[in-house]
Amino acid sequence: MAAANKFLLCYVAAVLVSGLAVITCKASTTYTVGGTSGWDISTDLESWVQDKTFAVGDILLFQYSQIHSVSEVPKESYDQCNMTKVIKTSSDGNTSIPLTTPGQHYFVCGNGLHCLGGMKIQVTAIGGANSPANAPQGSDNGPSGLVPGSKKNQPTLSSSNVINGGSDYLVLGLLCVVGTVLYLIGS
Ligand SMILES: [Cu+2]
Repeated sequence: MAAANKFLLCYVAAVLVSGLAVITCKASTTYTVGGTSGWDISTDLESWVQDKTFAVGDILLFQYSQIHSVSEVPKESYDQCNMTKVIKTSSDGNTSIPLTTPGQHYFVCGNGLHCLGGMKIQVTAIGGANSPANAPQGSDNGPSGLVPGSKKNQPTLSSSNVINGGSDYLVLGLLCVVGTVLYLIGS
């Protein structure tokens, strides 16, 4: 009877750890910017960004017609739609940009008038060593005037909780496995 209990405990611990490992190391997500409307001046890009939580490793896919382009720019350029400090530009109509670093990333259409017309997005990538996840999302530092009273905080908070909680449980699960193994060896 004791052996059966030990086996069960070990099994439960193994399932727990593998399940949480899957949550913690979730695969990267590819987001088609603007959804079915794509990267376009007529797309409500601000709304598209608001209910999403991006993580390091996720990919932004920009799909657009030949009159547009996509440029990653620093914050000043984003705010002013000024194209003098472009980090990188693509104009192939189908551009995948991985979010490789945590923090803010700014993308605009290379046509300044389109940018001024709202064809720009600011995304926050969470994760990595210096995760900005503890900074409140969508606070008053948003240059594009985020709509108040939206439900954007909900997914952001729950998502970062999953990530943080996942690591805690992973450690807990590993301790549980180690404890079980030691117990089995000792008996
Ligand atoms: Cu454009």
